[in-house]
Amino acid sequence: MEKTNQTLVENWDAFLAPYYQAVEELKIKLKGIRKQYRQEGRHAPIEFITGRVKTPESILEKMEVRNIPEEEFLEGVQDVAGLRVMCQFVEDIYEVVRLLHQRKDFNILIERDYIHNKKKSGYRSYHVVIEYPVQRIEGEQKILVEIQIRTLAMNFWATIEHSLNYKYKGEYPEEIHERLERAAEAAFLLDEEMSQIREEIQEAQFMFSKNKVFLNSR
Ligand code: 0O2
Repeated sequence: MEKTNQTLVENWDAFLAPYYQAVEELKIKLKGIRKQYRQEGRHAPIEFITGRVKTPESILEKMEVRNIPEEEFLEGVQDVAGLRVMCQFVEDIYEVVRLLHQRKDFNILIERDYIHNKKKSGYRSYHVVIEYPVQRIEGEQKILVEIQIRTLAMNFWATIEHSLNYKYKGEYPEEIHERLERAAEAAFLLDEEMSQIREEIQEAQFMFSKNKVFLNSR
């Protein structure tokens, strides 16, 4: 992997450009999967996708908090480019992981299943770090991209916890800590309940979407 120098990165815009390119390309590719499921009248395991590139400030902050030395920057910060895939059901997450494994346009380097092994914070999600080749004027550049796959309930919890973490830096007052734990449990139960009636929901969604097509075509 290419090394960074003493000032870490001299030109952040130039450094981050391939990361932006990777995120944009992968968003289109993942939306393509969703589109194909829908065109075939099948339940799409992907509900929606977001993507972002970390800001230089956030990269430097992470390195400081994690004590990542400058020479290990590229290995240490694996989520400079990040995508988030939101799913309706836990089962969909594993379907998305299966689809990612099947692809020939990138390599999966790391997988972290924080659903079967939730984090101490209560965080649940499935993380996949891929090595994605972007085509630049100078040639091909391999970029690490972290894809987080989670249900809507997991995403709700993580989004709220992330904002609170920003305020409290992980040192939550006891009451907030307990509430977050209870909220994590509630999100887990919500996912379980929805999985139990998954087939019913999917049938209803199918009828609803067919009806929508009918109304739209009039
Ligand atoms: P942002 O703003 O979300 O981009 P590692 O712990 O390094 O072995 P992991 O967990 O894949 O492996 O990496 P890391 O660096 O801990 O977490 C990567 C991202 O996962 C985080 O990005 C969060 O998006 C999410 N995440 C991980 N743990 C938690 C958690 O406890 N709560 C929430 N809300 N999100 C979490 P960043 O860097 O926080 O920033």
